[in-house]
Amino acid sequence: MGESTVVTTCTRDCPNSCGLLAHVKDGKIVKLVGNKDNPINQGKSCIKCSHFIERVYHKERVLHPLKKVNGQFEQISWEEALDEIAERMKTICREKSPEAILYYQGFGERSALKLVNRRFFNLLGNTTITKGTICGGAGQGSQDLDFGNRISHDVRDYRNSHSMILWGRNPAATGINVLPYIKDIKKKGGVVILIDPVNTETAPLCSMHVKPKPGTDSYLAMALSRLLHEAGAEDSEFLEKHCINYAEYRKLVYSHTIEEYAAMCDVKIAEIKKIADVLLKQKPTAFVLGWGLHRWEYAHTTLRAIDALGAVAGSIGIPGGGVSQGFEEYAPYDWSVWGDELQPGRRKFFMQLIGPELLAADPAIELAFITAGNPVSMVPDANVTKKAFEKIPFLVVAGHFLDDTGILADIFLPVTTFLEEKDIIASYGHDFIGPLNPVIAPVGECKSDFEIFMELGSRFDFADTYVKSLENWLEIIMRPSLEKGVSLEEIFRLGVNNPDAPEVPYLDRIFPTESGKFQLMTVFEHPAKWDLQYQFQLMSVAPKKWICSEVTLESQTELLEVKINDKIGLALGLVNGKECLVENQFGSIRCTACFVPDQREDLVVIYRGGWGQVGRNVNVLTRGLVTKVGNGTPYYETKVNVNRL
Ligand SMILES: Nc1nc2c(c(=O)[nH]1)N[C@H]1C(S)=C(S)[C@@H](COP(=O)(O)OP(=O)(O)OC[C@H]3O[C@@H](n4cnc5c(=O)[nH]c(N)nc54)[C@H](O)[C@@H]3O)O[C@H]1N2
Ligand SMILES: Nc1nc2c(c(=O)[nH]1)N[C@H]1C(S)=C(S)[C@@H](COP(=O)(O)OP(=O)(O)OC[C@H]3O[C@@H](n4cnc5c(=O)[nH]c(N)nc54)[C@H](O)[C@@H]3O)O[C@H]1N2
Ligand SMILES: [Mo]
Repeated sequence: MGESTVVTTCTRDCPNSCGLLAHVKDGKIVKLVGNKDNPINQGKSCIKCSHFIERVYHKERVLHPLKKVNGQFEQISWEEALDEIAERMKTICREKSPEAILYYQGFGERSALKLVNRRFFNLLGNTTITKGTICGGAGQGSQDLDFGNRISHDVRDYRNSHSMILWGRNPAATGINVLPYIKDIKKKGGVVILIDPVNTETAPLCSMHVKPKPGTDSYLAMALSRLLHEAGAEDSEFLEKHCINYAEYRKLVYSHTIEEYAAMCDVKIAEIKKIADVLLKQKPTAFVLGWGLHRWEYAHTTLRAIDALGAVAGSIGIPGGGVSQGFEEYAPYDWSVWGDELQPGRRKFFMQLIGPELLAADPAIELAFITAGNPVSMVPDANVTKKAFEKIPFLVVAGHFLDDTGILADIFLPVTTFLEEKDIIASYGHDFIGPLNPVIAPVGECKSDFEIFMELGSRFDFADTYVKSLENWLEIIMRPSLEKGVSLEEIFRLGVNNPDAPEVPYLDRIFPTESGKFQLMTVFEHPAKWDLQYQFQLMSVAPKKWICSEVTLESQTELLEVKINDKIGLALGLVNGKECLVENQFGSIRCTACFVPDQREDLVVIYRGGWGQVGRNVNVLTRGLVTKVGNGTPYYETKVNVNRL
């Protein structure tokens, strides 16, 4: 069969969406590396990328459809699997209501063809789907209030920055595309400041690391705004000409002294002054916000205070500036393909409360279909989520591995990885649209979600409008870009910039808000104080070594680590490297204590994504809640105690 190299794109749930080159020898992938021709990652890739080959060929990967019979999985054919699913769906629609069918789409792969998944359920009837998000809703919701639409600066624009504030973001683990710009800014004599309560891998790369009390960044942002105002250095032209609410906002800024703000966010005044000095002298400043900031009930207060600070510092609509949070990864597609307008009044469950929603559902869910998600591991309050999914009479899971959700399936459908697929993918971290060219033939009997839904759809009376070739659907989904002169050939060759995306948003100072102006916040909404009886804020952040819950059983033989300040650990009688118990009102997990000198004393860190079936699911401890703005998920509104065993 010989050797070849295929241009493709990483589709894993990550803001990088790196352009890749896959090297194939005799039908097997032998090397996966960054593509030098890709303008975003320019040949670089992360450690998860090269290790992805192991996942493709892993012995734990499911390669055939499975059906649970008397509690055990048995191999069945695709015919049998899809026939049974179709029959059960038809029976439920006929005898009960399509409402008793739930479609849950996770974030494992968000490519163009995925739009037809939900279309299938919309054609089926008023099935139940999800609302809200377990990822970034709070950021989007908050920035929509201020800017009218969350649009970020493409990473490539950071070549114009003279300073950068990484606020609640950990690119050394989660975003390699930002790293070259951190280096460049420092090389030019600029300053890169990290604001994160946790000691992360990114901290050593930055000029300065400020560690506020978790969830209190709005006070820090206000203190900085006040210092800029006191220095007479606020961007008064932008504030007065292009913003609304400036008088109220200014009053809010002056409602506390610097000393009070410093105490509320627990940052030294000297440090706050140092940041203000950078904002004064190292313009333009790029404010680069991560997803950690979203995970608080009142996250919008923080996000809006930072947006406002961006306005005060003169960063909005300026090359090298901006307050950038993320991108709409579905932006280049034709959203009507989802078909939501077919079912306007349908029932929707909060994704982040899927457990309680299912338990309270009336009519109850009879059949749930999950693609590209592992809600039992990734949604808060996992004990409740698990109980709820166990109670569903018929659960279909389409995925790669028998993770915490997969093992609960009545029918498990094995899907291809992106290396076995033809598709197109946009990104939530930049503006480049990348191709998926099939690198290898599907492993085992795996099929893509697209094939599964086309084959399932062919069993229903809407088949004639729904079942189309892959190329046909891509042309329909990509129409908005194709109409702007982009061709599918170009996309499949290397990829293209989203023709609609500006590199520098709001250059024209026109904002799609009601007022047409940037909308400054006018009230401080105070975060709730949960669980005063527990000692530590639980920061269940993204690990560098793995992504979300894409792990194997083989890699999970040890207990999770809980990172704790060394002096506090000693005072609690813990021993570094030895077992301890992390617990609260929702659940408990055994962990290995990992002492970290100079970690904040009021928090502990446990990485997210482990599986509960081996006692590694941090979400057995997290609170199920929805953010006040943007329907996001405040995982970090969770406190725990750590005890000796
Ligand atoms: N290796 C790897 N890469 C990933 C992922 C992964 O699991 N592993 N996950 C992917 C996904 S789904 C996403 S959404 C992105 C997330 O990418 P990031 O946003 O970079 O990562 P997070 O760990 O979610 O959060 C970043 C930081 O926010 C901090 N933070 C939390 N609360 C606060 C706060 O109140 N104030 C401040 N200042 N900081 C706070 C946390 O301590 C954390 O270090 O990464 C993607 N990339
Ligand atoms: N405690 C805590 N929990 C968190 C977070 C946190 O900060 N703290 N962060 C949250 C965030 S940011 C996110 S985005 C969510 C992620 O939550 P999920 O999206 O539920 O988690 P993943 O692990 O990405 O699950 C994706 C699954 O889909 C499979 N998969 C990949 N590609 C495909 C495909 O094309 N088709 C199908 N059918 N399956 C596929 C993968 O193998 C994997 O099993 O987790 C959240 N959970
Ligand atoms: Mo995410």
